[in-house]
Amino acid sequence: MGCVASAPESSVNQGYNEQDPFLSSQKANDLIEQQLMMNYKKEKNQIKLLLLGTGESGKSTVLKQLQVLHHGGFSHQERMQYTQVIWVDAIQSMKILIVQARRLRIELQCDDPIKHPELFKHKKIVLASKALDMIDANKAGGSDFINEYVLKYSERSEKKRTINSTGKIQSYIDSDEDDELSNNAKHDTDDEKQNNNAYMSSKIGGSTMDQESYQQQRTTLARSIKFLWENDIGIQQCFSRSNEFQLEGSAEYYFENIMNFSRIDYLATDMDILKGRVKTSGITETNFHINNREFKVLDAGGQRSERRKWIHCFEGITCVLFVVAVSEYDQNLFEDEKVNRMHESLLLFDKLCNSQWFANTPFIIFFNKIDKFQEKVGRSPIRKYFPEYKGPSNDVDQGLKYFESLFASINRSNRPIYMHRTCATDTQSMKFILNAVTDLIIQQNLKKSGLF
Ligand SMILES: Nc1nc2c(ncn2[C@@H]2O[C@H](COP(=O)(O)OP(=O)(O)OP(=O)(O)O)[C@@H](O)[C@H]2O)c(=O)[nH]1
Ligand SMILES: [Mg+2]
Repeated sequence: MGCVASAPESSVNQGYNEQDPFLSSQKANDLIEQQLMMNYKKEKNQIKLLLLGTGESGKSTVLKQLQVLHHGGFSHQERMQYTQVIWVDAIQSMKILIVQARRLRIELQCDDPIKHPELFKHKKIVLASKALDMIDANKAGGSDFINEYVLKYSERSEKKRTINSTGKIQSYIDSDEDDELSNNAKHDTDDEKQNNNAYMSSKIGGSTMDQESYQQQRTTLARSIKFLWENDIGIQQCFSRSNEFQLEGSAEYYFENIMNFSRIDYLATDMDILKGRVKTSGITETNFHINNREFKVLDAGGQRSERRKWIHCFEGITCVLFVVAVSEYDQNLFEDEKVNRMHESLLLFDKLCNSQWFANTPFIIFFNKIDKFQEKVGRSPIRKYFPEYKGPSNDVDQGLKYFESLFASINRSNRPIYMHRTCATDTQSMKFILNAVTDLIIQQNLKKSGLF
């Protein structure tokens, strides 16, 4: 390495001239060289863990757990973002249940003003609310958040999502603003519409309203959501069929905590953030220092439209962590509602596991959302969606083994596939599993580099 860069401070006195253009350019070169060498060494020692899987399988939740365990938890900014996101998703989730109940011809008690005037009143409040006016969209994620929001909650968005999954992404905010689910009041009577207008005229969250009234509006709305959730049998029936439409996976958690979320001074807890959902766009990179090793964890957005960006991060991966939402065997994709989520995951795994890119890369699979799997397997028979399944319909272990064997049979190489059953929202169990996984990756990496 260059002697100039490492020359002692007294070198000027020894006859060297720091102003000499040759010496200073030599010094700069040496510094760059040193830096490159350091980066090379760092890169070589760094473990690159790539999180892959279909949309909503739980990749970012796994990353959040790493953040909790090895990064000192979440920043204030993240807490503020999720505070907005969970509140808006809670409101929209209740609207979705009302709208979908009508589509599925489930009788809602809240639709009967004579027999159930209280429920009827609460339903009107929920349908009249405009969730976007109830949050600070900048804190929620700015224009990215708004675009995602409209794509998710626009009534006409199903076709657009399918286009998105195969083609261009564009902003729908202008064209769709008034068909968002909040305006599903158009299914209701004129009388109801008038009420809606009156309710909205004060523009909740807008500058015309003082803090106290704003809080009051939020409390009223939260109480209505809670009341409908706890008292309308139709809403519960609709919820139990939520595999037939798109509903936030954490909707139940949102409803149960809705009074907290409605407080204007509320700040999202760790659990709220783990339960909350912000779709990943592109690929994020986070560095961790685990057991004296540097880990770079890459989290890729899993929806179809995101996957064409994946190829950019396939180079130099130490290990792929593939996440499967095992509870979603009876659900269809958000981006294409004709395709079963488990079928999509199997196809994706086939492509990745057997691709040349990862011919020598270890794979770990997380069979995630086992909490939901346990809860639903008895009432939603696996055989209905996977006729080859021969086990008993309410046997959790047999069901999981069946899906594990499907994924294992896809692997056409000799390398082993490591499998874990996970509930990514549960910090205690994830601590144990993630420690085992990072240990395994470190051992594998040492073996590969010939140091073990
Ligand atoms: N009940 C339950 N919910 C989970 C589990 N893992 C993740 N979730 C929830 O599933 C939703 C989606 O999780 P994400 O981690 O955002 O999914 P993702 O794979 O990163 O999705 P993309 O970014 O679209 O690729 C969130 O609301 C999570 O809280 C789990 O094990 N159990
Ligand atoms: Mg994600």
